[in-house]
Amino acid sequence: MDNRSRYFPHVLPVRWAALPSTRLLIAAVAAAVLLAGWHLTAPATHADDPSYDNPVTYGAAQDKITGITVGDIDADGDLDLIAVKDGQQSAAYLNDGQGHFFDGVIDDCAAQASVLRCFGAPDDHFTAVTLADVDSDGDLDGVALAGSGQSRIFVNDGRGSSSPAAFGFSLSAGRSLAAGDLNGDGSPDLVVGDRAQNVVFFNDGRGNFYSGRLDSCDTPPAGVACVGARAHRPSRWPTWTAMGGWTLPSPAVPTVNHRVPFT
Ligand SMILES: [Ca+2]
Ligand SMILES: [Ca+2]
Ligand SMILES: [Ca+2]
Repeated sequence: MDNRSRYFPHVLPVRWAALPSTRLLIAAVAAAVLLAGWHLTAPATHADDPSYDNPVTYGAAQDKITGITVGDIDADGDLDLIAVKDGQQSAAYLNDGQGHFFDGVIDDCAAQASVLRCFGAPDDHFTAVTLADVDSDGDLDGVALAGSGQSRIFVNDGRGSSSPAAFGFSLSAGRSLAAGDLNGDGSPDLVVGDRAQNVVFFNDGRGNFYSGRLDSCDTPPAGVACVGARAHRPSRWPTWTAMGGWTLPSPAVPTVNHRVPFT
């Protein structure tokens, strides 16, 4: 006879066997205790875990960076940092091959060309940036979205320097940007999240995108597709319309364009 039966000869064996729910309850409590202990225990550390004790800095403290992405824009095998700014000089910060980047003020793009590739103008108001090989020549081109003013494509010469081309609306309110081949023709297209109207700009296959006015999503220009509802912000419409933007019904009513050519 075991100790349990010796001290509780009638009670415990009967209850233990007759109440399987009790055993399940005990097992569940034990599992909960074990799981809680596992979560509360500090995770094990390993010698090869990454450490952030010595962060690498880039740029300057006063930089107004509004968007950033990474990519090897000078084709030397390492990832560079591409930063767009609001009212300051945007630039690609070149990787020195060991993960170090220029960490000062940009005051002379030509003189700092060994560590930077400037693009755009200091008075551009960019809000987002992405990289894509829009002209299919094998290098990454930059796409910078403007929160106000003109958005631009920066066509890479293969060494990280670029020439600009306009895309999008001259009066934009862009906030977010992504690139991807939405119509399956092999060329990356651009998806723009804009405070007035979300839009897809289709690549013509040579890296060119529509730039100009968007008067109506009912009859959008070639290469443009509206997505989702038009923003209903009447306080902005008079200024927008006066500067060559939308032709709006009165009163402005949110609409949805169902003719997005995703196929
Ligand atoms: Ca590089
Ligand atoms: Ca390219
Ligand atoms: Ca495409």
